[in-house]
Parts: sequence; C-alpha cells; structure tokens
Amino acid sequence: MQARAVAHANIALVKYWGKRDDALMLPEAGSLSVALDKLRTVTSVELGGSEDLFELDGASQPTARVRALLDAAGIHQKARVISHNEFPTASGLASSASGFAALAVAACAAAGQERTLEQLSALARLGSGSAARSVPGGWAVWENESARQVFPPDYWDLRFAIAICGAGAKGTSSRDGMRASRETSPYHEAFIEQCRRDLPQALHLLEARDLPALGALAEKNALRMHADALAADPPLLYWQPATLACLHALGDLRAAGVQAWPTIDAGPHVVAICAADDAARVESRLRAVEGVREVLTCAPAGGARLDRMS
Ligand code: 2P0
Repeated sequence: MQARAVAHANIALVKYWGKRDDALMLPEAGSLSVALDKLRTVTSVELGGSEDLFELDGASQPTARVRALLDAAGIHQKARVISHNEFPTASGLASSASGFAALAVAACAAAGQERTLEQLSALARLGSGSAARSVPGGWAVWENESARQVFPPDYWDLRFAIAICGAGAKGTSSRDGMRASRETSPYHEAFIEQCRRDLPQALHLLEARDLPALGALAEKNALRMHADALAADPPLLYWQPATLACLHALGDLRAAGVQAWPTIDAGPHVVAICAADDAARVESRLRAVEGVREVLTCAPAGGARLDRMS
C-alpha cells in the first residue's frame, strides 16, 4: 500500500496554451516537449490512513487536486502523499508536471494497479496538462488523451540552460492564464493555429536534428504564446527586465556564432536551447545578465518510474 516514484519536469518547444475541454483537460492544439534531468520530483504515496495528507517540500498543502487524481484512478482509500522537488521551487520553476506524473505512477503502484504508460499519462493529465508529457519523458508529444515519447532522451545531445529571472511564485497560474487568453485575447485563435502548423514542422526538424531551425521555431512559438497572453484583458505580463535582457544576450551570442535559442514558459525564466558543446559558454553568458539569479543547465531525461523504497 506504499510506493515511491520519480519524474522530471519538461520544457515545451511547441507550447500548450489553451484547453478545448476544461473538465477533461484536453488541449486545443498538440505540444512538443523534452524532459529535463535536473528538474526531478520524488513522490511517495501511502494508502490507508484516516485522512488525506499532502506535503510538498515539508509544507502541508491543500489536498483537492491530489484527491481528484486519486478518485479518477479509482483509489478511494485515504492517502498520505509526500513530495520533494530536487530543484528550487522558490525560484518559481513549475513542478506540477513532474509532481502529477510522479503522483500518478506512485499512487497506482501503491494501489496495486497495473497500468500502461499511456494510461498513466492520461491519468497524470487530469492533475496538470503538462504532466501528461512527463510520464513518457524524453521528447514527448501530447495531442489528445495521453502523451507519447517520440525520441528517447539520448537521441540528441542538447542542453537547456535555465536562467532564473525572478523570485517566488508568479502572479497568474498557467491554468488561469491560458483560460484568460482563450476567453479575452484577440490573438488566441491565431496562436492555436500557429501551434497546429508548428508541431509537424518541429517534429520534422527534430528528426533532421536541425538545431538552428528548431531553435528558431521554438523561439517564435514562445514569443507568440507571450503575444497571445500580453493581449489578454487584463494583460498577462510574465516577463521581468532580466527576461528581456536574456533574449538580447542570446541574440548577441548567435551573432557571435554560438547557436542558442530561447523559450519561455508562463513565468519570467528563460530556457536557452543549445548543443552540449556550447552549454558552458551559454551558461556563463546568461549568468552575466543583470537580474539573473542562477543558471541551471539540464540535459534531456527519461520518463516517470517507480523508485525503490529504502
Ligand atoms: C507548456 N505550460 O506547454 C505550457 C507553456 C506553460 C506555458 O503546460 O492547467 O500547469 O494544469 O493543465 O500544465 C503549464 O500548464 O496547466 C504549461 P494545467 P499546466 O509547457
């Protein structure tokens, strides 16, 4: 009645920014992501206590979203869920993808359920859409009920340098931000249509291991997502001054011949995509940007899996 699982957060190169069904957590358009090795969450689930309990990094949390996922899995015993993020959550790095992926795997194992990766991905999606992609890990595509791995983590020796450009939790959650964009942004439909064109193109470039073209596509996709959000009413401005400074720094690096492109999630941090051989140079350039607190360089990682209890 007890199990522990690990999962990695992921960064999308073609973004998920809008649901076609809020209750079923289905995306308006498909997305493409890669799991990141240093953004790891470990979650243990113990069933059978007298009340639900959810602890994240030592602090007690509301249990509603955890309970909703357990109910969806048909697990009705009370659960004690202890989750730990092996990365600085105070920095505002999202942990819902790795958290719900690890929870789905650990909870089903604790309940003695045997589920396929596809079923686990669909279950994790009910906790958080991006968690569907963290279950298969590697390079993952999510279009409907579940996400699938399209290439393994060792397919391509890339690095993802995360420049931490602000502190603390962001103002508007992804969930609220994407709903507001869908309901109020005049650019939203255009962004969704762009994603429908970008996904097949990105997969083609991934297959060709064409970093300049894939990096440029990822940068445009992210900036267009932010254009959609900026045009919401009221506007959603996720950037800090350091965010913009990082975009310029990466532009300068490219002008100097270093291949590195940015993507940005619903927050201030900039993730630079580059070849492994260029990672040290990209990291030191981003560290020198005013307002950047830390740079965490990640490699691609695998999917969610059970972890032996010690
Ligand atoms: C993504 N994001 O594709 C996009 C880009 C943030 C910006 O998926 O409402 O926390 O729980 O499904 O998964 C973050 O959104 O939102 C996200 P819900 P989630 O990575």
